[in-house]
Amino acid sequence: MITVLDYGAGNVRSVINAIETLGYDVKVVSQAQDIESAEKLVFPGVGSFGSMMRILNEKKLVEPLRKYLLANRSFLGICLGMQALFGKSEESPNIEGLGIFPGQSRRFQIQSAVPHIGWNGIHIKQKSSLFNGLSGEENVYFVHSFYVDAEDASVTLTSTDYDIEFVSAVQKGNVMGTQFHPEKSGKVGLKILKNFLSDALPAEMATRSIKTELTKRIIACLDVRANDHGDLIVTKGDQYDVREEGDVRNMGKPVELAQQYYEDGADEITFLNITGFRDFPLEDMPMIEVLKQTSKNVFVPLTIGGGIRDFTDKDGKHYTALDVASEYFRSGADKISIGSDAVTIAEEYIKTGQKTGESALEKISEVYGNQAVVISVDPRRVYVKTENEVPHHVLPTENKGPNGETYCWYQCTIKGGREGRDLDAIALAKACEALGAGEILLNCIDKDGTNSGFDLELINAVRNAVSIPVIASSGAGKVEHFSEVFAKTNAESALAAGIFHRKEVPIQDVKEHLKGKVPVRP
Ligand code: 1PR
Repeated sequence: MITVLDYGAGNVRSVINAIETLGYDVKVVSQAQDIESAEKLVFPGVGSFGSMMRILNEKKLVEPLRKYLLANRSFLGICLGMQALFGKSEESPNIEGLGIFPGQSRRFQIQSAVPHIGWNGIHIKQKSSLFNGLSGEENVYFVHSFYVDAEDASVTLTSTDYDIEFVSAVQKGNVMGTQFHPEKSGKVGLKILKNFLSDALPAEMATRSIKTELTKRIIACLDVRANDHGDLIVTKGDQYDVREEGDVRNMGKPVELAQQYYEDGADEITFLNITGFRDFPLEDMPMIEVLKQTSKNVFVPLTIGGGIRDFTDKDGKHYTALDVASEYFRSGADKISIGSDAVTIAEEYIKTGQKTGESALEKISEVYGNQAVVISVDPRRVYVKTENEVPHHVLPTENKGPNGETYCWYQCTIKGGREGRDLDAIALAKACEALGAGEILLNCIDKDGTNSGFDLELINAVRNAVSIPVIASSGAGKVEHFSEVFAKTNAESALAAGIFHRKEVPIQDVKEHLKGKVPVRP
């Protein structure tokens, strides 16, 4: 029996699914004595350090945890669950961690995008059964803005390179922690988890000599909505128009397609509920069920977007965007994506320049951490004759307009491109970064579904305006479009939908094409 400590703000479901898929039964801690009686304890920490420690204190779990750990009993802390082993964190300076190992967590102060999101390697620094059966060359999945600065180097189990060499796993006796997410690291992560759960002896392990590198992520995106018969299907827009001969284009079933893309090597899976702006995700919308089913067998990060905003249902019951996001996280999502609501939140913020702490974006980021909050942008090109024709970020463009215009700006839209707003994509991205977004999913209506390649001018303009990672999206038509977007922009990942759904380009062909050009997870 494996005990999992759920303090109510993490995506515990994925950890439980991973442990169960390995053939073990799971007991979720609900009170102190569940810790006392645990044989092996797994602590997945997601969200912000402060809210994690506050909840542990409220539930009176800090002392039982410290007693368990100081007795050198079998423990695996994941992400924040590892950071909790140390002292305080710069994320919440006035709140103490469990203080088992000396040191504290610090925010990355580096040139590369923060959070550190994606697949990176590890340098193994001490013999440990955790890595039995691995070559030491594998990549594992990270999603964090803070890292532990351990004062006692002997607890360092692995390190990883991301502008700096940071501690990516720790171990002292039976107490272990990983900054990366084994439950989201595919088959490699399941092997690491299985090694923790079984009591194997440590095997000899070669240590990697060359620097590790953050790989470019290839993300499969599933636009989901109900068709005219009420069935939830994966559809695909052509410049956001999902209808073909009157019917909603049907590309397949969400859970099956997501499973297929996981097996094909997708580094992440994104579900977008594209009619979320009008129906409400918690009102028997099967998206919750899709997430629960998918997270049972898909062990790479899942992002869910669509309809994440405040809502009052027909009975007058009010739900906040945080309620919707929490339900998605509880159902297996690792990241949530906000589209339309982010535009109206950014418009308010830009008007006053003041953060209220009350917006959905700020609240979700405060509880779950900025690394769990993606902003999905649905911009449309608007051509202008001169640079100062409009009060927006205007770019010179090589793709001339219908009347030979050589300038354009990217107008934000809401409701799936149905309504244009007086806000441009660069202003939106900067405002949302300031409000706590951790990543930008940068679509482009003009390019969507056209197979004509990514909008490189848009991607460069947005990526150069923020210091959080950007996902290039819209327009992929062949493998060369992926090497092109990584060669000509600093996008950390590239997303595609149509070419995968229409089985025109397998994910493995994209990866094969990228090998040797950019770091990529096989
Ligand atoms: O506004 O918070 O409810 O979120 C709605 C979400 O649904 C947003 O993320 C928005 O981008 C998305 N969405 C809304 N309407 C559509 C539509 O297609 N009619 N899909 C839509 C957006 C973007 C990607 C697409 C890429 C790559 N689609 O899903 O896959 O453009 O496509 P390609 O590789 O086929 O070119 P809210």
